[in-house]
Amino acid sequence: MKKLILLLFLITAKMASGQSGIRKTLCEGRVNPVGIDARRPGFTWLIKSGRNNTLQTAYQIQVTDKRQTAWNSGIVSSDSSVNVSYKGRPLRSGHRYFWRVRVWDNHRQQSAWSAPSYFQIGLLDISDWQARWIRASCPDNDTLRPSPVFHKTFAVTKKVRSAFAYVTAHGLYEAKLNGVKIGDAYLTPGWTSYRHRLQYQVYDLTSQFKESPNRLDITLGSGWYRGQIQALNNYGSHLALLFQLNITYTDGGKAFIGSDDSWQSATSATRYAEVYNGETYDARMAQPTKWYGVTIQPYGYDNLIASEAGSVTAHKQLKPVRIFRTPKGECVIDFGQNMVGWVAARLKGRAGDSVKLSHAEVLDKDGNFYTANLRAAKAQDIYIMDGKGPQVFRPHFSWQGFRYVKIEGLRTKPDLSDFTGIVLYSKLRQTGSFHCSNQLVNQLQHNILWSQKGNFVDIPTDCPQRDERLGWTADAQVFSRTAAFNMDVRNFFSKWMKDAAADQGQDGGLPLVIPTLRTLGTGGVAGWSDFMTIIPWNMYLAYGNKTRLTTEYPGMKKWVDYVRSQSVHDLWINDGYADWLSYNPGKGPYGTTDPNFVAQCYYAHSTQILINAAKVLGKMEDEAYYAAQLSNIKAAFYETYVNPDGSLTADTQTGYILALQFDLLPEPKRAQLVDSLVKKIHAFHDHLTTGFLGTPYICDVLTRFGKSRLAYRLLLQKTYPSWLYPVTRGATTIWERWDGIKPDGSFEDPAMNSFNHYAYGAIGDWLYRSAAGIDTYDDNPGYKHIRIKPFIGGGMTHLEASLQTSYGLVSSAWKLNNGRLQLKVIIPPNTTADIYVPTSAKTFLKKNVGSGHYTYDVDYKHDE
Ligand code: RAM
Repeated sequence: MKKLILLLFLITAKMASGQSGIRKTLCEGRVNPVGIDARRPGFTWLIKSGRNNTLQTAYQIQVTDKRQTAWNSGIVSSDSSVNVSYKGRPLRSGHRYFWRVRVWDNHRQQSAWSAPSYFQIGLLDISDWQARWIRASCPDNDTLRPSPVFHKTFAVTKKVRSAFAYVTAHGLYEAKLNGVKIGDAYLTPGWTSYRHRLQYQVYDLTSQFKESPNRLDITLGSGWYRGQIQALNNYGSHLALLFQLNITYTDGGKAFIGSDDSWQSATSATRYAEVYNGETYDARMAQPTKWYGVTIQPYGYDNLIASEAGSVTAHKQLKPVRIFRTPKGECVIDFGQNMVGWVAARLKGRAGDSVKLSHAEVLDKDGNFYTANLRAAKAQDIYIMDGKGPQVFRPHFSWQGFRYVKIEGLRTKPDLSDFTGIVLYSKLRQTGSFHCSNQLVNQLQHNILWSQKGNFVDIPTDCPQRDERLGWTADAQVFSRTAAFNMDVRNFFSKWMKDAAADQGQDGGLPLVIPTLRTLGTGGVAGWSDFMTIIPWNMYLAYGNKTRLTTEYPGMKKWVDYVRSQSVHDLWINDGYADWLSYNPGKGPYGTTDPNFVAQCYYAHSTQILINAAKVLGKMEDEAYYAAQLSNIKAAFYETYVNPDGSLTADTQTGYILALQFDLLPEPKRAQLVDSLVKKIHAFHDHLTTGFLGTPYICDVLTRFGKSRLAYRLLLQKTYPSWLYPVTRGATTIWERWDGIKPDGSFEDPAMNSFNHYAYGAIGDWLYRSAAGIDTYDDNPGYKHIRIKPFIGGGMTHLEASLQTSYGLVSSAWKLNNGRLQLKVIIPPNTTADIYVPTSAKTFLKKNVGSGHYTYDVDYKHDE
């Protein structure tokens, strides 16, 4: 009997594994989002299937608000399972909707309904806002500009069915209900082009109330809004709060608590807080003694938007690895990792004692605390004790990039266990993994990932530590594809691209950084402003979302038209940053490749992307128009920048790389350029000399033209300039410069020497896309059709990478052993793939497959 039961169980288990089902659902790219303002949200579902070659043939979606059906799609014959748009009744502000989906597949299997998921609409209309903008009447504008705290008590008299708070500020806010922080996000409401777009966050407070009076305390900090981000007061000089709590009782009654003139204000214990400089917190002032009123402000609601990407949260706690005295006698703790966030410090002292924590990324060659590269950023947190025993301190409105922390002002010897590094970055799901038999390359990947973490703090920044921390556009564009391997960045970049569109000039020109600053105008810089076409296209490739491309298309087109308006006889003359920070010893940061040459290459590239996008979106007239323009651009390039012997006027590695990568010359003329590039690399002892614009593509170009062995050689160089040189110097993040720390231990120019700058981390894309070989296709993007084509090399014995796509896990892993290559591949349901099994660096066996797990075992010949 027991045996029979076991047998039955095994049979059912087998049947179940053969069935299709829904593994995961996303709405607007998020799991059960609360507070979205899309009127036609996009649904995505991941299918599981126990069989190979599974393709969806039909789906059905149902959406209900519990009382009535908002949408029933009926059975739709389609293989779409990503970003399927809602087409039901108009969605209502503040309402929560539940949805489910089921699918049919090509094995005639029907899945069960997915477990119900939900999405909740934000406040769609201005009339939904009843709260008023308020400003504190307490002094908050003296030289230190201390943080005001707003206060309100209220009663909750009946049983609550639901309660949602909608909160935003001019400045940063941290809200507490009954002494407990609301939500897990920090640095809210985040950074956007505030005048046009100000995010609010939505918090579920349903089960957070007490019977007795409930108490709200909301503190504001200057942050990006009025703090010193280059200049002061980029968006305004006054802080303000907007808070609205909508309560529904179980008996159907409603209550509303909103910021208004009944609130009180006081100066808080945060005496000073600036993004670059740090925070001063006086524990003696934690309970304000003097309360002031507030004044209503006329700021309006028309720029309010729901927060689309995950806010900044604390992801990891790092324990310090050692505490030591430097040769200068300073007390320093080492977190073992260059990180971004803050230190939570358990401190005690007598009332009025002040303890100072200073932050640094590196020690100098003598082992002393080094901060010159932070430029004017003070990066210091100061805590003033109240004498009441130990207390855990942390800043609220300032964060730093650091590995080392210097401690001053303690009466007793600090204990390591009293310090914790809190790692902050946007709430982004890690989607990629990479590992290989070369430990230095693994460390490189680690460094890339940590530079992404540290610089994806609500917006993509150049660096997180000095007095800069801005949304520099080239940095973001060169890194965007790598970023989309490491983490799910679809909403992160979608948000930022909307800020770019908001900041774009009427004429299509763009600011240098997004969100822009008060002092900046718009214009165009080659390779920088081209982020406007490059990022939307990269995101389209990674996530396949046509709706987003449609939204971004007008800005892309405006940018290309802007360049056209600047060009003379189809030539874009642009004296920009060009190949910034390329190898150019002693001659400053500008690099050696002619900026006008670089500009023409990017003019062609942006135009090509626009053509591709026009094609996807069915804009045939645009496609034809820009295609004609592109041939003129290429003709002008040929006339101006190609010598009669076929060589380029920009005789640098980057010159050849850009011309090849962007197809500036017709097919037959490319071999000569490849030869020249290879010669240039050999001439420099097989090292790169490239900067921000050449580096991201050097290995791509070499691989595409049959030189993957040289690509690996560059990857594995350990001497400067190379990716691994910093690794051999103990780097835990990507450096801004190839020689941030020179072989003799001295530093590069402190005016431009960040140790956490992801731009050169753009090699991550090559690691995933060429070394592991995971890619998708322009005409079937988002990994609906997958290409697996690994290039073996670098003396590695194994290499593997995986990526959580919108369809599920894609993975490619190879092992090389005694001339035999084993390749293992995973292709998720509802996709197809071309797998190119390498038999040498140049020869591949091509297999067309559907979903499933595959293993290939072949002879491998080193032939390059
Ligand atoms: C620097 C930034 C950034 C770069 C610009 C040109 O200040 O750090 O990385 O893109 O300049």
